[in-house]
Amino acid sequence: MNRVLQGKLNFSGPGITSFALLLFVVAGFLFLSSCSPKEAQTEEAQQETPGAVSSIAVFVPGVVAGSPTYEMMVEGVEAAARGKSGVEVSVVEGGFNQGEWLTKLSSLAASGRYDLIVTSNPAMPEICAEVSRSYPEARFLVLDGHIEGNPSIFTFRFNQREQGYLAGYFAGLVAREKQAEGTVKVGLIAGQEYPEMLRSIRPGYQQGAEAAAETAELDFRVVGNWYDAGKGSELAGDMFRSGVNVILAIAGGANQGVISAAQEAGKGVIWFDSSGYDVAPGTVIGSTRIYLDRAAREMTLKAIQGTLPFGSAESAGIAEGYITFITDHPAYTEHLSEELREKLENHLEELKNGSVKVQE
Ligand code: RBF
Repeated sequence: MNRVLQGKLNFSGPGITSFALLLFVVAGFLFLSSCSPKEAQTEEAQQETPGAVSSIAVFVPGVVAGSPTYEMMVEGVEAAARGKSGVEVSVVEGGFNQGEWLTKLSSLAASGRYDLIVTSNPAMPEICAEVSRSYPEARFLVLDGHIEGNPSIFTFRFNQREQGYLAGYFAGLVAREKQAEGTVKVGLIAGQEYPEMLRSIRPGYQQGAEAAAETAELDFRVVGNWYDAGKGSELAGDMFRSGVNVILAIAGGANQGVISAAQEAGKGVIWFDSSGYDVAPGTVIGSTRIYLDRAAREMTLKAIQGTLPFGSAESAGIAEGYITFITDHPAYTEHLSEELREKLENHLEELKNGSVKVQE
């Protein structure tokens, strides 16, 4: 101890002191820079390398504009890539001819230019599985769809029975408020008939409507495609004339026709996937919301980091925070009675905390 102290004292000459000080500062700087943020950054970069996802294609089975789920998918993937240097996103629209999707998706995979292909809708897992048979190297993230056990595909879907139920409960409340007694009619217009619609969304909607208004009757119509606004308007007009009070619109671009018919009839429309209040203020009176944008961002980030578990599937609903009813928009507060809002919000809370469950 003494010797050390002695040693230090020995270095007390003026020239040596500044040299020692310099050494000390340089050593200190090297030490600090070796163990702080730089090291964290390097570690992060190393963790991201194994996935090696730097080029992403978003395959839109349809067109982006007018289809809420596709708009959210593009938004979410682009948000994940933003700020990640070297990650590029290309958006490819597959168009409305569903017979061409397999060929178009195959050529994306065949090009070998993309480390990840992101797409969305319940028909896409099967199509991706078909493509992966020819191109086993290709990797797919499918939103709003479900398949398990294919090592090339990860899927993330939403509990659409719950989402349909929530929309139906709201429709039932609106219809019952307009008509205090007797049978009330609620409407649903779909772009096309597909298993998820017939097995989850439609029965959920009916169940929700009956929970709010026991005698609720469902008028279900199909446009036949996801773009024909003229047909959407024709169907909706007919439904309103036959006594339907409110229509849930799940028809992509054809939703615009449903809105114009509602404006003409002075009736309401329910939006399904994203907040729809601003699409037609005063006409869109309610809106469920799935957080597909958030799921797209989160899952794409995992893919970029190399941690997305391809081969598995995730599902999320109201309790997990991926489905809700938007109750904080001024259009909702302004156009609906306090009593109705209270009933809806109480029920939403019960579904969130699990004290009420939607029966499968
Ligand atoms: N929804 C849209 O909003 N626009 C579309 O173009 C569209 N195309 C679809 C094509 C197929 C084959 C299937 C099965 C569904 C399609 N959907 C479309 C519906 C969409 O995936 C989802 O079920 C609804 O938006 C309800 O969340």
